[in-house]
Amino acid sequence: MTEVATQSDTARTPEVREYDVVIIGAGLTGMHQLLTVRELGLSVRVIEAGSGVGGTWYWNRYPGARLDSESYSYQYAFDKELLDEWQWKEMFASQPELEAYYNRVADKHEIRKDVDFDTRIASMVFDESTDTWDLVSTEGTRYRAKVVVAATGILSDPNFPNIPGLENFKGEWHHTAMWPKEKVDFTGKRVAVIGTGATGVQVIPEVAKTAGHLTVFQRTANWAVPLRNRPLSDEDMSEIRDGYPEMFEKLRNSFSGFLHSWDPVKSTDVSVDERDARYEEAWNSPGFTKWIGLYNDLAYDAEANKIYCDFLASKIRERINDPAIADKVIPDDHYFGTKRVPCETNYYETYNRDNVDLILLKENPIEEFTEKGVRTADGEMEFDIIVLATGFDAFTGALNQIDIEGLNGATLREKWKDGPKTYLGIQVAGFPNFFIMGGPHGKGGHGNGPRCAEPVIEWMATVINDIFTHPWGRIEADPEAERLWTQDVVDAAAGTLQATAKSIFFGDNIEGKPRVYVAYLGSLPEFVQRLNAVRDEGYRGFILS
Ligand code: NA7
Repeated sequence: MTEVATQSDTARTPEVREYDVVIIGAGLTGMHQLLTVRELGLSVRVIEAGSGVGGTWYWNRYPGARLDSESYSYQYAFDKELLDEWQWKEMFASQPELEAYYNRVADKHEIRKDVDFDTRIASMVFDESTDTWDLVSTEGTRYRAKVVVAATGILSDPNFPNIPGLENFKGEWHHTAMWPKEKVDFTGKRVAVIGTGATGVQVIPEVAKTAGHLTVFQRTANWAVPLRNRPLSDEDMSEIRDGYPEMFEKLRNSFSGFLHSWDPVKSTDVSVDERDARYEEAWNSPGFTKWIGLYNDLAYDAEANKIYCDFLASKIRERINDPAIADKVIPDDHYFGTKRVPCETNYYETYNRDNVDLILLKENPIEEFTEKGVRTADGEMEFDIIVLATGFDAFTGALNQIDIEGLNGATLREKWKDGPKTYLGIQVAGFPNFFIMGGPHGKGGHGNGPRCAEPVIEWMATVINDIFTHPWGRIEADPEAERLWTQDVVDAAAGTLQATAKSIFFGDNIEGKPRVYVAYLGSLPEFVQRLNAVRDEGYRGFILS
């Protein structure tokens, strides 16, 4: 096993830092993976572009950023002491609380000593003569490792609107996924927010509270539902804590790692009164009850879904004074749940404020950013601050930002140009000992992040251990296994309601991205069962050498 570079290797290769394992990303999966690799007694380094831990919860520090999974269902399950210690303040934790949580984890497990912060990997090349990866950061720091785990996240490569001239804007602008640590003061300012996805519906009500004037630019209306957050008292927490063992067991066996599960009963099998009462009850309940806690035919039956859409539309109309604005924010181009359903707090009411306007980009597109604001088809509009809530190049963006070169000079970017290809969402043929945590084709795309990552992290710890303790030492996906897995992912989405909507799951939000389905549609237990079967059958579908 390789010694940590600073101890033994510096004399031999002073310019290269050598480790057994390099993990890219100190977000919630990278941190957990680090701990599992450490336990194997291997030398490991985490490379993190930010200056702190937490990934998503480090970068997305915009006002209003918070979970829409219940806080306690999203925390790490592996540390009993921390489970006993941590008091969640709210049912759906805000970004500051989550950042504090990940920092507490980092303190407790001395994570930072194994992380190079403010370091972004620019390239990695597989060296066949040594069976190792050579990685180089944007600053030129060089690393070498036998195994690389990309814990780079599904939603971490910010998407900038394809509108020219942002560099000309003389005011302040911020992408929500690169929000500054210093407070952005909207008081009395003329503010534009572009984007009305999960992020947009969180940031818009917060900005509106203090802005002089807020203009929201909406490309597509989204079905957003009320979050119904609330503080958690000590009594709540002690009750929730008592139920942790059962809760984690339930989450492990749930469809997507959430506390809510589809009801196997169809909406068409109950009376209209019963169905409507159920919808009303769900509407008044927290979080995703209003989505994956309902009748399962909403996920596949267009007619059933349409009835629920009508119910939601009526609820939105009740909250917006001006029916013309309600018409604009009620989606008319996709079924409920065919895109990620954002949860909101006072989003719709925000349009009742005198200081808020809504502009539909389909009617009045932004042609360019100007020195003073934006030029739309209708003329120039001046702003002091522009907020880009335009999301991410999801699933593949973060990996495509790195020049990854595998066997025979093949690059990952080229290999994925017509859509990602993976085996199990974990490996790519031609890229030995390179593992992906939370990229395309895995369960995390549709699920509760930590719950979907946990089994994969454990699986990877086993395979990493095997790499260092077996004569083979090198593992790579078999091209045929990769073809079948990729086909399976794509086929699962064909003909579904999801396929009728433009969404990040098909790469539709990014101009020029191939329209290919990228998430795993089966259940979490099924995914884990498939992973474990592969391992138990001697890594079926992998080439060991
Ligand atoms: P999303 O959900 O991808 O939303 C991005 C929003 O930005 C959405 O309204 C987009 O419209 C809009 N958008 C994207 N590009 C443009 C351009 N060029 N011009 C105008 N508007 C644009 O990202 P979020 O950050 O809100 O949420 C990401 C995840 O965070 C979410 O899935 C949750 O898991 C948490 P569109 O709908 O594409 O027409």
